[in-house]
Amino acid sequence: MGVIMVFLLLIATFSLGDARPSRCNRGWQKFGSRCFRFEETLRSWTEAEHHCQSLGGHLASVHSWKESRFLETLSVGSPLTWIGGNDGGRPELRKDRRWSWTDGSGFNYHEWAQGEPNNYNGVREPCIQMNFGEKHRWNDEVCEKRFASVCSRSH
Ligand SMILES: [Ca+2]
Repeated sequence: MGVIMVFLLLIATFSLGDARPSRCNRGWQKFGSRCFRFEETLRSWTEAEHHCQSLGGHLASVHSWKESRFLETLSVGSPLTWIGGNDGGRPELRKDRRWSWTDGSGFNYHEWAQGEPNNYNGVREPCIQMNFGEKHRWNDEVCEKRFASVCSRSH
């Protein structure tokens, strides 16, 4: 009996300690431990990140194939869409580029389209967009170009 009580208390403790949202605010869609929001308005990558910050989040980071497919569905009509990946835009990083996410999470997954990232025609492309090409993968692109975007936040 005592063992069962301890077990139940442990379950209760972990349930209370779970910070994952049970649901997201209006206009946001839950996936895993985060809430996501597709922004149809065309913005530069920097404008898009600032907009996401004004909503209490960042441009979305992506960490799995399933998460990526969810975002593909969320981006209505699958237009080219900014996500939070960038390599800092430092001109010295033409090769061996070091990617990071604006939300500070680890860059532990990628879904580059064939031949990407490529700094196309020798022009620096420091920012990542999704829904690129027939297979809807990732492309590095010039940050000043204006596209749809997807934000994420933890609540
Ligand atoms: Ca590219």
